[in-house]
Amino acid sequence: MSSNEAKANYFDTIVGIATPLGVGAIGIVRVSGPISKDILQKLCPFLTTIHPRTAYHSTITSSQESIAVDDGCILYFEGPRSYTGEDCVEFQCHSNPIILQQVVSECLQNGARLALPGEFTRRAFIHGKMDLVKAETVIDIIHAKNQVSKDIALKRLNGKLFKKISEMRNNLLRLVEQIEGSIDFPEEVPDLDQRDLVALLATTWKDIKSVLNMQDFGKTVSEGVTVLIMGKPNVGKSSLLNRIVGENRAIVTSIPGTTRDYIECSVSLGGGLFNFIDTAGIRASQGDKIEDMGIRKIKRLVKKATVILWIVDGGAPLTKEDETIAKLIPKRKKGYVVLNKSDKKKRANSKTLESLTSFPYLSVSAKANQGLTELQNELIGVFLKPKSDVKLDFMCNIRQVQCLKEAEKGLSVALKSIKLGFEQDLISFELKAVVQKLGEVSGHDLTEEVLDGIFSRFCVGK
Ligand SMILES: Nc1nc2c(ncn2[C@@H]2O[C@H](COP(=O)(O)OP(=O)(O)OP(=O)(O)O)[C@@H](O)[C@H]2O)c(=O)[nH]1
Ligand SMILES: [Mg+2]
Repeated sequence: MSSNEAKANYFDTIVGIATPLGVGAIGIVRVSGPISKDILQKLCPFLTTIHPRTAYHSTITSSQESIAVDDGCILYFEGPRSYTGEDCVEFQCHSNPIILQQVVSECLQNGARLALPGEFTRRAFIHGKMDLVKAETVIDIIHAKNQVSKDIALKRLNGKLFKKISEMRNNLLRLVEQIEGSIDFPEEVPDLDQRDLVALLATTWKDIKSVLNMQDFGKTVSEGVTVLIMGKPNVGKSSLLNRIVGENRAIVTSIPGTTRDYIECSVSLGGGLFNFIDTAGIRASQGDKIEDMGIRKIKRLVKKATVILWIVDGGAPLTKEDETIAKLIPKRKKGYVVLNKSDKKKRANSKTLESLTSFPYLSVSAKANQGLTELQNELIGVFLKPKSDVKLDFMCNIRQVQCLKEAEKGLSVALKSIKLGFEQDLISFELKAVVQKLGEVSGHDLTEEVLDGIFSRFCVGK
């Protein structure tokens, strides 16, 4: 069956392996659709009675040859009390890809077809078992790369984002209906009060804008915090990196200019992802081509960094090169001056430093392993803890953010059009597009293409 034929039919019976393919304790083959129970009876002929939501231990047999394929635990869920809302069966087998493929093949021979990526969850959505926000959250939970992103995605299951977006959409939809009613039946439907219209649109615009403004936090958490370690040669940048990642990733020597290219390492701190980048020491060019190239790269890295750690040798006086470094850091960039080598006698001139940067200071010794926990806790506290105006219930994924951005743009165009005195039908046209975009988040307005895009991110069996 082609995938298009499969897409067109949500009411046949599908089969898929729900667990990762590999050797392990348990591997699950999942079946969903009207003939799920028939398939179960064919594969487990020794089970005489099958009650829903009861675990049975049974031999799974090949229906053609009557030979045992595996021995496992079988569960039957009668629709609508199942994940998909349809009759479902789970064969919990020994996790050997050969066994799982064999069980799938038995199901296929008995009338099922192979499930498409995400089709189990898509069916759950179609049968009203979950709203679109929840269905999408399933994939975000599975793909979360760190604990904080997972926790954020999990929060979306509470339904608050769905409720908020649905409310905004429904309010706008009522407005559109009223505007269109007053155009089509001017005698029966009165014109909307212009001030009420503007007030409601402005409130909705503000609500969307505030949800969008929170998203930087979610983006930083899911993509990781990029921490750029920069400074003069020999100040201990690589030593600091090695301490943070807990292994000797970068070469450390007492020779200035040891690190020539940048070194990137990802570490999990406080349940979040941090990408540390150690760089070549910045000094006045000695005509060394390789070093100059390294420094050009640093300039690019400064732009992409979430935060800068400007490492200074706390036991040596500041030099002209420190001024050069200060100039490389844009004013609005977040960062810290890390005074390394705190085990040595202090000699860095803090007054001069203050004139160069407004970054706060932290004192550490990479060699003696002092102050590094404080540095890490500072980064965790600043970048992984949401600010008071960030509500984790409203963290969105990339697709949802894109829809909200378009809705926000559409609303501001509609507001401008009202100010400029445009015709009502034009305003209603703009608002309909906004309703559509909000409906693409809540799931009220979906095309097959949008659904395909969402569920193609899933794996087969989910
Ligand atoms: N006393 C003391 N020495 C340190 C400390 N951290 C690093 N060093 C020493 O400083 C020297 C340079 O260390 P690196 O980590 O290679 O410095 P870097 O900034 O990466 O140097 P480049 O790669 O050349 O730019 C080495 O001899 C380290 O052992 C510290 O906290 N205290
Ligand atoms: Mg180095």
